[in-house]
Amino acid sequence: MRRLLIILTVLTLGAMGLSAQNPVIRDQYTADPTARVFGGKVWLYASHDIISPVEPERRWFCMADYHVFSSEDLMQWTDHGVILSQENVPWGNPKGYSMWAPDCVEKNGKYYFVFPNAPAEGFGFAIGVAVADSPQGPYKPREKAIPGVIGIDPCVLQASDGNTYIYWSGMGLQGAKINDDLTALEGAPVQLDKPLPEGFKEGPFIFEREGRFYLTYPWVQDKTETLAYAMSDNPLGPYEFKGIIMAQSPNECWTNHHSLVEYKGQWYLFYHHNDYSPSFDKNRSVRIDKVIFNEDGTIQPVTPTFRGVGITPAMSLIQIDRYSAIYHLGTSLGFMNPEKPFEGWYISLAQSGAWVRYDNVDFGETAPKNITFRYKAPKGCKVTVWLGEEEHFGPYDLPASGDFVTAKIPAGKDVTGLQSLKLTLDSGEDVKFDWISFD
Ligand code: FUB
Repeated sequence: MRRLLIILTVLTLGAMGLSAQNPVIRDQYTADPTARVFGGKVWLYASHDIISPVEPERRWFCMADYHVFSSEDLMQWTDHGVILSQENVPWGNPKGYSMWAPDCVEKNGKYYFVFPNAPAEGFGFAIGVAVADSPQGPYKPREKAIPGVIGIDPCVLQASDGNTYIYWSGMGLQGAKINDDLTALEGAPVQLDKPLPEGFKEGPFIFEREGRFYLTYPWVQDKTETLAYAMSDNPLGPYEFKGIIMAQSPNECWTNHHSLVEYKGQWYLFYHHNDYSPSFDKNRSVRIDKVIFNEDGTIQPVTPTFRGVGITPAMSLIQIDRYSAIYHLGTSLGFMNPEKPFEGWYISLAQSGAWVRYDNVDFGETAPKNITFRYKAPKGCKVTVWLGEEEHFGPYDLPASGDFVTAKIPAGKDVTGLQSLKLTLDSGEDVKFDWISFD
């Protein structure tokens, strides 16, 4: 008889750890992601949403500083800490809480961090630049904002024609040539959204691929922001509308803000959603999903996922609530601790036959000895972890527990390499899973 080793311990393990899933930053809110590749790493420059320190007057977008994050595999992200705070911007309002969507570009060994902020005098937004010798800073903000750039959401393009362009949202979508050190516009701004179908909102991201220019932007047709795009042979247009990259979100996070980046031969869409703050959509979190280009250069629509990108080691805590697919008629998500959303989620399988699938789990070259479930099943349950149509771990009987506990069981199957796991409830009701893992 198979030895069943059950550890009935209420654990306080957090949801962090090594795993490739959405959202990618799991200990603070992050929004408006601009991803850039510098020195072989991906650098993520994002807005840092916070809960307003002066509630309820500022129950709105609220950001006092910027962090930057870097990664070599899009799974493990290093937080390099605060790179700029509102108190340190000479031209800014030190209590403006308006450090909105930024960008960063490298030119001749200098890193130019470009950011919107509330000015010390007057209303609205200006856009300034802070300069550093490395992607993580320290960044030194300039004394003055860029003259003539009034608005939000800057994006800088270094085009193959040798020129640098800046785009921003202010009285529509504006674009202009800018000088080499980003201190002054060279020429009058061109309004780029006019010939496009109505609905441009903000957050333009422009990039060049195979000699063509892509203008991608949040676009509202119904309730909330989709991500749409247009293409041109010239950085300053005219641009021809092509369609939608990402549909509006079903749960009405009003904003979506994004960037596209190619890394190690694959294109990725960085975007945001209010995963950790479902009832307040101004506290958002960065996600990543893959992007595929068609032969003719058009972009295939991207479906937002919880699973995200990357490979999850079988030995890590596999957060199956960040699933690739589910059986819709019997699964739901909940926060492990609604007071502390960053502790992550559980997935509930309500009835027998319900399942959840999690792709791209790497078992490496050595078969696991044990499988561990962290779960809660008031009446106990039976589960099987399928590897395809026929191969499977289990079935396993998990004893009744009214609290989350871990059960460590001999795996009983030799499995190596990259696998998809489909956890199926064979019997039981309302069984909640926090994670599974192998050792
Ligand atoms: O984060 C504040 C604003 O929300 C950004 O500047 C917009 O693009 C939208 O994401």
